[in-house]
Amino acid sequence: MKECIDLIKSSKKILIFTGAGISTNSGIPDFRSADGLYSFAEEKYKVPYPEAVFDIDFFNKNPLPFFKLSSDLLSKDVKPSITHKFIKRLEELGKLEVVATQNIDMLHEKCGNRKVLACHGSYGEATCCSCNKKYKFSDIKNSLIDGKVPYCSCKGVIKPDITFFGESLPVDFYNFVSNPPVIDLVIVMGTSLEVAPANQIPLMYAGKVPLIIINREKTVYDRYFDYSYLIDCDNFSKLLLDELPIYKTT
Ligand code: CNA
Repeated sequence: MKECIDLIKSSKKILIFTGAGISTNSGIPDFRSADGLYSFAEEKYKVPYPEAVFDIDFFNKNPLPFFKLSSDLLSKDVKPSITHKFIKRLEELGKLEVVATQNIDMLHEKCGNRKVLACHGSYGEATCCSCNKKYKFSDIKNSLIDGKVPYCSCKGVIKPDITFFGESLPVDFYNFVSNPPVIDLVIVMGTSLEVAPANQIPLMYAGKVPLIIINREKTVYDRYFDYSYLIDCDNFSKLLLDELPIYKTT
């Protein structure tokens, strides 16, 4: 672990790639853990199969389950985890090039990070499914918090600009992979790396710069990593927060 801590201390352009595992300690279940969304979505959100909550064809027929889930994700009781705070510290220290996240819970933004690439979109903007009118988060915030379907003045359903199964990723994602920034260290945290093409982001740096993965379980890509720690990412982050200097505004 010391070698890894030294690497983080000496790096200046770190890419962090995060998944649902960094938000489990904030109370948001991931997908694939034993107690993850896949284990209870059918019952809690009344969907015929778990992936339906994020399936665009299902959403077009019945958008309510997605908005019920959104209400849970965006609840004010959900606070950033120690890992979100560690990543924020890296940005404050000028060490973070970008945090590329697969998460849609907006906890990086809530924690204060600005250099966020939302690989699967975000609730920040939304679009009417009928007339394509654009909305901001604040326009539909109340419906999202209450778990209700927001409607446009044309009576179409307003869908947050989140990538569902069956949709393409945001243009920012493709811009990133076609013109990747210079990075000196990649740290992957709390993801099974099973979802493509988002998983290309860390993997395209394999063999070029050191790669670290922090995840509770092994992933099928661990062989591409120089350092792999099967631990809770908050334990890792706590260690690092104790080691890194505290950002000073003066
Ligand atoms: P996943 O496939 O469920 O994998 C999560 C991984 O994190 C698993 O391998 C777990 O073992 C691991 N894990 C869970 N808790 C911790 C912890 N505290 N410390 C370390 N490791 C932990 O989820 P992925 O993110 O890999 O899959 C990408 C999907 C999940 C994206 O499309 C997301 O939109 C989607 N998702 C997002 C959220 C969110 O925004 N918080 C929640 C659930 C699903």
